[in-house]
Amino acid sequence: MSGMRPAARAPLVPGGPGWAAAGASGPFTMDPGWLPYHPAPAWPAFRVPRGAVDAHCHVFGPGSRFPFAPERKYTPCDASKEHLWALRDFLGFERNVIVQATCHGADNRALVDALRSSDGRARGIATVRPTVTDAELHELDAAGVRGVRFNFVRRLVDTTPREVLADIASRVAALDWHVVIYFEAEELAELYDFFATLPTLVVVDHMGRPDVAKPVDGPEFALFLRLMRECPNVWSKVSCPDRLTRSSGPPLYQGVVPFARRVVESFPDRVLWGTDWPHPNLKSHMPDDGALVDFVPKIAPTSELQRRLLVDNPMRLYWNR
Ligand code: 0GY
Repeated sequence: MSGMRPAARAPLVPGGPGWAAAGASGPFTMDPGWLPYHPAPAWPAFRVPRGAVDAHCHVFGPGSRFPFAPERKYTPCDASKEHLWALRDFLGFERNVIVQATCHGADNRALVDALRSSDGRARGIATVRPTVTDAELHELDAAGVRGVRFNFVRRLVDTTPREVLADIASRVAALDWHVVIYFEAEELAELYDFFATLPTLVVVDHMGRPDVAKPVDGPEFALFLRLMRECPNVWSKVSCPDRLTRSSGPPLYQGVVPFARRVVESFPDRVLWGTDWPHPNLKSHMPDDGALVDFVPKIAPTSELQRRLLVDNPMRLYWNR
């Protein structure tokens, strides 16, 4: 009707209408016992610096538009790009680095769609098969992809031979991309030489998943610190206290603090931080994303360290062109 404005839709806000997870759409049903993302995150007490980047997060589906991969090991709830942007704004971040989740396999369509609609405020890490063509790699690059992820966590993926991964690494090196690696701490000794010889910059997910019940000065974490010390091309995300916590738990995750703080203080120019929203495969609890942001000043206690962790480092790595 003339003269009538269409009703404005209320903006999506974490905890507000339309925010809570509604399961998986299309032909998918989320796994029994799946923990959906937090229904009403608290506003963090810590205000992140201007220009902060959430450098590890995911989008899931929606399954009705971007089907989950047949080879996936889990079916999550939908977690759309609109939800991710709403969380970004709510927590005070300006940008996101979206990591292709294994539930989408090497089908990067949901990732690319999010990157293309981000107004340049998101970059991506893709998963590719060895059969990926140069044209496809260039298309991913144009969308904002800046790296590939090699996943060694057996509950998430089937094994890919090292030679295949080495070949992919040398191809993406030509694009000035990096390689993100995800592995369990007990696998590092065996994987060390492979990681140390990768021809790109390398980003380790979640500090190599240390067992935080072991001492921070013990041999297991020492091996990870050695990798960072001996390989100046290796960076680490100091994320996921919710995944790594053993006995201390939310909201403070005290047991994880010494590990993350050690990495931040030892390698302040090679650390990144991310929420890991929507937090796939958690079993014990779903973190409040606001509480996760409040973890940052405990592991990066000065404003200088916070700025490097949240702004300078991710900008240098992901927005250098
Ligand atoms: C994470 C961790 C996990 C899952 C994935 O791609 C994934 O499915 O990364 C996990 O289950 O530990 O970083 O999100």
